[in-house]
This record gives sequence, structure tokens and C-alpha cells, in this order.
Amino acid sequence: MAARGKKGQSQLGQTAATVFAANDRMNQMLIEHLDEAAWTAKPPGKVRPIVAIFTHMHNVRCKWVRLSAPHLQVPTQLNRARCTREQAQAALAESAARCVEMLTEALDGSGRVNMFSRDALAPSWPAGVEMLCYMLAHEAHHRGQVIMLAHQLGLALPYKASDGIWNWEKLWKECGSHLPLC
Ligand code: NI
Repeated sequence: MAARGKKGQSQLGQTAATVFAANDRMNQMLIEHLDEAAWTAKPPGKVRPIVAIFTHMHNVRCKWVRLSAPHLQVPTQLNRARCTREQAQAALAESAARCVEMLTEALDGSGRVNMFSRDALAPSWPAGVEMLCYMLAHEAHHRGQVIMLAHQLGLALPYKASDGIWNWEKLWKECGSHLPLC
């Protein structure tokens, strides 16, 4: 791969920040439109309820920041047994902001974050685009679970939300960013 110039690297840091912020906006959109009863309802089969999926997403982000960017303030973890939707929304907004800072520092060429440790027991990776991809894949996987579980509970998310998470132009705008021009 051709070496990125300084400008390219700082742009990469900004792009990663924007993409992760939009990714959190997708989570917030699902929580906002989720039927109240679906939040703690016991889904069919041996799977965790939706509240536990969102608290897990937040707690995993806290772990990534703690292990990869210990100089940043690590948000408080959530307790799945007594977390309200409002608490989850606020906590996810906070952990997303920390992840945005971490990704910026990992990808802007400053070297302030130089490795990604996703788990204490897993090998660390050099900070790079792989880190962003891994983080996004984890969240997208769990969003898919939430959408499927809500449907299985008979409390499917409205089209506005299940389709809205694909309107990246609108999400970018809501995150204060703009559409990349071609
Ligand atoms: Ni997970």
C-alpha cells in the first residue's frame, strides 16, 4: 500500500471519527424507536434480552478504550440488570465520543494511539483501518440481533428505523458532518 501523506492521514482520522459517530447514531435510532416492552422482554430461545445487547456494546467499547487508549477517560460500565433506555442512550453517546477520540488518535498519523487491543487475552494489532472495521463489524452484528429479536418478539422496529440506519447521508448530517464528494 502506498504510504499516506500527513494530510491523507489526518483525513483518515477524521473519516474514521465521522463513520463511527454515524455508527452510534444508528444505535441511538434503534433505541429511540424500539417499543418500550421490547427493551427487557425475554426473547425466545437462550439469548440475552435487547437491554443486555446494548449494555454489552457499551461495556465492550469501554474495554477497547481502557486497553488501547488508557490516557482517555474510560466511561463507567453499565449494568444490564437495571439499565434504562435513557441510561443506555447517554452511556453509548459517551462511549462513542471516547471511541471517536481513540480512532482519531489512532488514524491521524500522530501515533498517540498506536495499537488496538480488543481484549486482554487477544493479540494486539497495530492501529490501522482494521481497528475501525473490527469496531464497526461488532456493532453492526449486534444491531442485526436487535432488529431480529424485536421482530421475533412481535415488536418489530418501524421502517423509519430499520431503513433509516442505511441513510448514511442523513446520519452524517445529523452527526454534524457532510457527504463525501465524488
Ligand atoms: Ni459482542
